[in-house]
Amino acid sequence: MTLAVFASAVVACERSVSFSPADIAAHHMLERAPRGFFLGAATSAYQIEGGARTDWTDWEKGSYADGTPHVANGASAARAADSWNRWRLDVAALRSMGANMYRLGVEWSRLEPTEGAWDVAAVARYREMFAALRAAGVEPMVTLSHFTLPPWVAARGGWDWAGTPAALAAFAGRAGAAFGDLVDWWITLNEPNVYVAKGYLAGQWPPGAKDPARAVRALAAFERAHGLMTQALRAADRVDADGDGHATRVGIAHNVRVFDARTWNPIDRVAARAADDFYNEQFLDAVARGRVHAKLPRVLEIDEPFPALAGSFDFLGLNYYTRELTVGHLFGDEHYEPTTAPGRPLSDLGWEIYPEGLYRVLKRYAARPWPLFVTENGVADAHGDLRPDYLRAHLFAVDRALSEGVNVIGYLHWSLIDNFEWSHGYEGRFGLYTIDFAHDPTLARRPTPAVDTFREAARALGTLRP
Ligand code: PNW
Repeated sequence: MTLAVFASAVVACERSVSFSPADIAAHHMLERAPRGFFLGAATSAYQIEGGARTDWTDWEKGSYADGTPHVANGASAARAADSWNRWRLDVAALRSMGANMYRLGVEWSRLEPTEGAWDVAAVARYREMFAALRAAGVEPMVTLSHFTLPPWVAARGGWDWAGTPAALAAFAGRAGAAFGDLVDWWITLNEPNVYVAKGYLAGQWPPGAKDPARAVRALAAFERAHGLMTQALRAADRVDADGDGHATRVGIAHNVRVFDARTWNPIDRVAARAADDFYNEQFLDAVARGRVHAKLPRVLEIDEPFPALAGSFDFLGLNYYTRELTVGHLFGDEHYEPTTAPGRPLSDLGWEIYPEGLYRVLKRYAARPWPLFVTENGVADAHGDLRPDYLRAHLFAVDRALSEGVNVIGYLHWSLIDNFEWSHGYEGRFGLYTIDFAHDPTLARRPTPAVDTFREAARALGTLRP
């Protein structure tokens, strides 16, 4: 059997995984999860806090050449969920669900508003949040960089500036020193691949580029940043806050997407494999090999030793939402076109609901040397009627992987609360708790039906008293 035939046989059998609705409904979520399993929810600083000034603040005010605003309805994150002031509501929501972990962000531009400055009042506020979480039995997992850059970094060129990885490493070291006694779990970077795809290939996020060579260079810069940030964090945070023997647990939150070829046509299959390689694999290969590695075929390849990457993952965070059916094109600028599977359920943003994909992703990455952590998974669903089944089916996928011996150590739902969904503004509603941004001046966090589903899992896990 040639390698190509073998590879497509593997793909065919992976694709044939199909969950039965009756099995999902009868299933007891997380009942057999290992001791110490983390169950919780995630947010990011800029999407919920309000009041921060970043490169997005300017991007939100802009529009495309045809007049369409960069963000749906010209929305902005100026207030968002006002979690900078109302964060106690978020802690209460987590407690009431039975969560034992919360992934949240710190905003670089708030802590270091100009190069080298350090805002001690902002440090104090974050410390208060982390301490309150710990007191509530909720372990914080802190994201240092989640899509936004301080204006002073953006002005130098953002991810095109050769100094950005070192600037982020300096920030990571200061954050490690400032918060290390309260925080053990760290995410250096959120979804470098999404940032690169949106900001440098699709031109839909800052800096609004459509430039494949710049995209490759940006991915390489993210890899360097992660390696340097990890070194800085491990040097600065020596305090084991939760007494489990580890002062730091470092990873990235890596967006993974299932790319299935739309047909058996080899052009579609080549496109699916190329997308899979650039999007899913290259960052992980870089860490596994201790080399910066980024490549788009026929565009640019960067491959150079970078020892700081070696051993830089204590775990692999996976953000899983959906799959894409890939169509390839031999001619034209776009070699690859994403489509969705006909007849399958879709979220409000048109993303296929495909829980088997989470199982496939966990099985696939079980072959890597890192414990797996589902750091995001969720659905845009303004009415709240898709989310209960979405959550149940995706926890079914986690349980099935666990039962087959995959080392999954936690599951965090995106998102705890409705928030600023980047270019979709307030159109994409991912919250377990919903917020009426337009009419409710108190921005109350109101439970959607999926909170009950979450509680069912938390009871089985033992993190919520019956
Ligand atoms: C992730 N896409 O982003 C992020 O980490 C969150 O900030 C975000 O709110 C969440 O998923 C829901 O979208 C993504 O278009 C944004 O492929 C866009 C895409 C994927 C992930």
